Amino acid sequence: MSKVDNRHKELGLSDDDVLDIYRTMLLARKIDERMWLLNRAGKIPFVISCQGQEAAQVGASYALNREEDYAAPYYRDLGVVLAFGMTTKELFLAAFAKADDPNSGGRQMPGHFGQKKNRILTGSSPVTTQLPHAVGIALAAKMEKKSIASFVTLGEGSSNQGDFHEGLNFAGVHKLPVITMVENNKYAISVPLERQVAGKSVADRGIAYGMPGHQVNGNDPLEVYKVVKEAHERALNGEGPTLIEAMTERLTAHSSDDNDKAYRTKEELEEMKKTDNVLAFAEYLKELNILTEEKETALIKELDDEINTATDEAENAPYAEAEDALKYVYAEEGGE
Ligand SMILES: Cc1ncc(C[n+]2csc(CCOP(=O)(O)OP(=O)(O)O)c2C)c(N)n1
Ligand SMILES: [Mg+2]
Repeated sequence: MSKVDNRHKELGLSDDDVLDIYRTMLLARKIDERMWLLNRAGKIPFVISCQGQEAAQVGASYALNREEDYAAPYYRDLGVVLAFGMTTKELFLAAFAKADDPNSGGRQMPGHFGQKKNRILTGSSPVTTQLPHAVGIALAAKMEKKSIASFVTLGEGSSNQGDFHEGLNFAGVHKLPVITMVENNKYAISVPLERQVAGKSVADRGIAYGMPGHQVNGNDPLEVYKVVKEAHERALNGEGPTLIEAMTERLTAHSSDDNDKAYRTKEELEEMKKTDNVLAFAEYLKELNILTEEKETALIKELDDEINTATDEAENAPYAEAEDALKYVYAEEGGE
């Protein structure tokens, strides 16, 4: 990250705003780290990480209207759902598959986010299916003349799936207020970027669908904020969709069931750790004396306390009743 003074001020962000962005990034990181410990202790079945992608997720979310816009996140988007209002406790309820998990009442794997009250669309397991859904939300917004945007994310490997092309083409033809952010972490499980995409970039595909495509440094929340903010303005001005490719790193294995040392060298992993976006943003805030030692210590304690309490409460929370298994599968008499 370059040592430029107050880049956030130029973007219209206050010192409190950037501290809040940092808080959400660090919270996402710490929740994720706790989940790995719980998984390795045999307490939760599965983890799929946000680590390395927090800057893109949180920087983008803060550029949106988190009171009115819709988000269709993918499984790594802990930073997006936290920014849209899902709580730490709710995320642990999902990890422990408890009845009060807001995403699915403990039915889905962790990472399958969905929370109506925060306008987070329910995701499905086949990758990229969320994109046409987000385009549908944008179509509805246009038809109902609502001044909102629909935000959708996916991995770069998933951008080769048919839904990506069909969804973006439709969004381009109808000039819909949808912002698509591809979080390019350069791997699709074990498949490296050069075996996934033949062209120069995913962003380049935007032109084919009649929309601008921007590649951006996804390790810097402010750079991501800037492009998403511009995309948001375009969307609300009726100028149509935007494609953004945020270049990130996947700091962990694909999931808790994967061993990335089987396909990434020790040197590659060590080089990558040097680019840690959470540490880099802390550095920026420290250089400007916005994150003082005192504030950092207090923040770490606050987040650790929040995560400890949420872990305990979620672990002790009840599982769903067996009779509830068929709920929401068939319409119920008098049901919603
Ligand atoms: C249609 C479909 N094909 C395959 C899978 C299995 N799968 C789950 S995640 C994944 C890799 C996706 O890579 P990418 O889009 O780059 O996202 P990343 O995990 O790197 O963030 C695959 C192949 C799936 N869920 N859906
Ligand atoms: Mg990837």
